[in-house]
Amino acid sequence: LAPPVRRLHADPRLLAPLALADFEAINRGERPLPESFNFAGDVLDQWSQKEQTGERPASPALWWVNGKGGEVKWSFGELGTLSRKAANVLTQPCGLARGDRVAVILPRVPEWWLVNVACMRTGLVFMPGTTQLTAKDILYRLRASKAKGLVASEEVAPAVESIVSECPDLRTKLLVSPRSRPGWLSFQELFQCASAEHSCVETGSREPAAIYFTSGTSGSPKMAQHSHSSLGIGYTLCGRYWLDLESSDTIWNMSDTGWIKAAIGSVFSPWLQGACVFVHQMAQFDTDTFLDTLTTYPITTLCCAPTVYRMLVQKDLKRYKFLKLRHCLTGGEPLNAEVREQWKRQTGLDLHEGYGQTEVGIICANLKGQEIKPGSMGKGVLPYDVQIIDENGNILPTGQEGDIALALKPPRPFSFFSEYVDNPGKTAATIRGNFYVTGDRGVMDSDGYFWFVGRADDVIISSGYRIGPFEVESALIEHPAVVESAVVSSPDPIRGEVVKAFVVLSVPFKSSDPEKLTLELQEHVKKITAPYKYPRKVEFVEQLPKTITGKIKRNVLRDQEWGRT
Ligand code: BCO
Repeated sequence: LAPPVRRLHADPRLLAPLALADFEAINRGERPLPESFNFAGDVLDQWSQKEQTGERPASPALWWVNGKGGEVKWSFGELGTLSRKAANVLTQPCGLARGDRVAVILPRVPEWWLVNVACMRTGLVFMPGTTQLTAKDILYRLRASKAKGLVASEEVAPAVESIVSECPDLRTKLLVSPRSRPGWLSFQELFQCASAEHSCVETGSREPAAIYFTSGTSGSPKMAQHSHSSLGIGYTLCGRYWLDLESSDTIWNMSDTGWIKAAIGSVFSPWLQGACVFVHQMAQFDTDTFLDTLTTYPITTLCCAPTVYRMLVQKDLKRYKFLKLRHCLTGGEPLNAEVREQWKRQTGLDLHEGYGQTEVGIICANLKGQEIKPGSMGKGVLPYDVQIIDENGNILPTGQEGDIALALKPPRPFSFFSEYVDNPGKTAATIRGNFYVTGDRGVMDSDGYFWFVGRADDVIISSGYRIGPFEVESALIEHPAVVESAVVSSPDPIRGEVVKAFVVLSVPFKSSDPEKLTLELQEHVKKITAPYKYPRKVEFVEQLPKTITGKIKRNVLRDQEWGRT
């Protein structure tokens, strides 16, 4: 495989607005980032022009289905017109202005893509959230970000209504639903009469574009802020060389709209390449529906969490004939070598793992054409210089375990997040010497391949979700049965790892039926915080291991779960 950077300039298939052609020079610090960049104006509208001149295949830019007969197919031209109307809805009746933060809590509906592009066109800061968020989660997000606007679906409307009086900065609530609801503006109604005339704001390259909430070991989720260039230009290489996309491709990326993986796999990387983004809005994830979708639609490229592949390989995959599938990807949690092998045996297709983070996008990957070492997450990808470092910021020799880190050689890579908003302490804590520290432990072998070892902190990575133990412990303590708890990861054959809670019970609950109480605590956590975080395993204990100063030693419990001494 030729080094990507050399091919970048020579590759006529790459859409090349100025900023993209200069990617390599910018990355080496030989040229500054262009002052302004806007993905909607500089990329999407260019594809729209290419459609008109016949330089792009006639496939849609967005192809959405819901399995119940609902289908939407938009060209780049249509996406342009409709997102301009959405931009006018956000700025005029909603009264939102450039720089305002907007929480967008929608399932995989076409309007999510419209609002996303509309935020780019208007310079609004897009803050996606999963529809699994509870009232408490939403309250935290709205207050911490001082969001001025909220776009939500009917399923989250009651949760929003229960906390909205505590959010003094929130000016506008916009409901995406065929039905209207008192106290909400109706997206559908306003959209009908909105003008399609809108001129795209010339956003600065480093101007904030989006905020992602990301969990850590302690405290509430941090607000990782990305700029127009970190998202809009940063994913060029990922789209071209990991996802291997061209404008004739159709990618199905399974990720929920709340995660950065939706931005990588269902917005920026595919649309930079002019590819079609396919979406199936399933009410509930289901392997049969999933496999039927691959046999019905001309999906060429599939990207989902290892947990999904673990679920799929339980089926007899040889019974299915996938229509066009040629390239399969996975990321968000470690992939087992065994699952890769089973997928390959049953479908004939390789699984190309990528490793990344909300803060910095894709860091390592098995690029198309590169030899895959089963169990490894591939080599470092541009624009990053990935290294394994010690606690003093020194690069470790190959084969030695350490912290996975990214060199911050000046200039700081522009695909980096800008900061954790209002949290300079946590932003600074990611830097060690000349490196950004990911918080993950790993090893690099002598061929430059990286091998994931685990988190350096207590964060749990389950089914591709990053779960902070403190958030689960805080939910548990709100139940009268819980005196204290410690939440750690525990191995699971399908989900990689799951959340396990060690719980010390209060006296009145000590004689409760443990099975019933486990279910009660699980339901309790699902009500307090997003359900994907609920402890799938619960163990009642008399006491928790603690340090001399009284701090709970989660590592002791975790090691016990994983059979480590
Ligand atoms: O499994 P259970 O049924 O016991 O519980 C599930 C749901 O039933 C439950 N739930 C959901 N909504 C609820 C609710 N319970 C009560 N009330 C509600 N409103 O909560 C549990 C949620 O678990 P889940 O989301 O894992 O569900 P499921 O159906 O098993 O889905 C499996 C996956 C694999 C489809 C799902 O886990 C998934 O999408 N995982 C991938 C996550 C992902 O995209 N991660 C990428 C993050 S970005 C990143 O890593 C950066 C990379 C550059």
